[in-house]
Amino acid sequence: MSERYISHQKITPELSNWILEQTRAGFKPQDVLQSMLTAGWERPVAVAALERTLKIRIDPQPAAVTTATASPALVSAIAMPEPDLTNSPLYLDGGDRQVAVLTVLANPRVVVLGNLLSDEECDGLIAFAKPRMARSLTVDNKTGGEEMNAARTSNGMFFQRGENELVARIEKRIARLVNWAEDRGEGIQVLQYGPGAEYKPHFDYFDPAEPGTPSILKRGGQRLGTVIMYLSEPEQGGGTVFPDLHLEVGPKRGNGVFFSYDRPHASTKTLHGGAPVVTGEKWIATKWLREGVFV
Ligand code: PD2
Ligand code: ZN
Repeated sequence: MSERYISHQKITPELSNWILEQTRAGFKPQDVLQSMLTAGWERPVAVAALERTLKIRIDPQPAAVTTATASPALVSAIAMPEPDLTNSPLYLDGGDRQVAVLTVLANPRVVVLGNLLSDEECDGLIAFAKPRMARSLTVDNKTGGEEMNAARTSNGMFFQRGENELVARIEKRIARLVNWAEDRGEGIQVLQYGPGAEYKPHFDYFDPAEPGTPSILKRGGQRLGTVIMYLSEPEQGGGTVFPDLHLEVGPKRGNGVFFSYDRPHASTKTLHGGAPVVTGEKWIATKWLREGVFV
């Protein structure tokens, strides 16, 4: 017979604040958990405090650690899409294409990728998308449906996953680059911005506090990562900005930027936006990576 675990340790607002502070300082959930265990917190309480504060799920501790070298008693934090940057490679193998690693930030994980798409692939995506462009809608957190959004003055469309050979090829390349199965991604979205158009700073995860979020999450769980691909270059403006990082990625055709967020929380510092286009026209394609299989 199983017994319910009862502890005298309590999850106080002070404890939650401390967890948030640690997270903002750049410690990952498993680091914070280790500190709590070292400080004498009982594992079930520590895990519950982290899960509640950061709105994440922590996988149960592996049942058996079989080798002497295996990492002791660390939670396996949620799996994340992530390029393999071991030994600081200048290029990543995209399968059919060598993709350059131009800039890397560790926390949050931001990787600027060069040569992600060829000019022909950029033109091909635009050509397929053009006849289907409409004023951009965003997912409405209140209802789980879609809504017109004043913060996003671009036009857009979604491809189905694997809709045509070009889309399938790019999806396969991204899956390989970020080590994330193709079916754990949404269909690619294409956006077009003319002069003055912008996408105001936002987070790409779905806000757990919004009433529509549970229904959105049924289709593959949270978003964990984003790949923005630049398809055409405006002459001025149109960078992707990360206000908390004081970082701006230039919209260079064929390049891309990958970033990830392991919890749906502002402490990930992944607030980002599309700066207004000043002159010219900006086209991008975005791939969002989900926790589970997106159906
Ligand atoms: O166009 C961009 O740079 C941009 C900025 C922020 C795109 C997105 N977010 C997005 O597609 O989520
Ligand atoms: Zn975004």
